[in-house]
Amino acid sequence: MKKVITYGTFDLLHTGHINILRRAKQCGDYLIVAISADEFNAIKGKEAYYSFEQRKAILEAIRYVDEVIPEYTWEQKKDDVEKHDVDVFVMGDDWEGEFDFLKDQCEVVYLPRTVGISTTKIKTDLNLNKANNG
Ligand code: C2G
Repeated sequence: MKKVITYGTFDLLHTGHINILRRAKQCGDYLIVAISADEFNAIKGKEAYYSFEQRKAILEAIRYVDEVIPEYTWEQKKDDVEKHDVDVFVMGDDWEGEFDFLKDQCEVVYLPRTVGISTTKIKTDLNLNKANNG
C-alpha cells in the first residue's frame, strides 16, 4: 500500500483544499493529512476560524482522506514519514523546495495551487460584503 502525507491548516474548506487532497490521494492508495493544531497555527501566525477538532472532523468526512493526525511543530515531518511509513510527501507549490530535506526518506511532490481561492480571500470577501451591506 502506497502511503501519502500532506500538511496544512485546512480552515474554511474550499476547492483549493479539495483539489490538493484529490491529487495527493491519486499519488498513492492511502492519504494521511496532518492538520495544524491550534497551538501550531499560532506559531504559523494563523488564526483558524474552525478549531482543530472541527477541522479534523471535516477532513475525516472527505472521501480522499484516510487518516488525520495533528501537526504540532515544523520539525515533526521526518518523524511522521518514518512512523507512518510514508512513500510520498505532497504539498502545494507555494511550498516549492521547502521540504526537499525529506527526499532521502520519501518522494517529495509539489502540486500547482488552485488559482483564485484561499481562506484569506474568503475572509476578506465576507468582511467586504458585510461592510457594504451593513
Ligand atoms: N492550497 C492549494 N490551493 C489553494 C490553497 C491552498 O493547493 N488555492 C494547498 C496549499 O498549497 C497546501 C494545502 O492546500 O498544500 C493546505 O493549505 P493551508 O491550509 O493554507 O496550509 P498552510 O498554511 O500552507 O500549512 O507544515 C506545512 C503547513 O502546515 C502548511
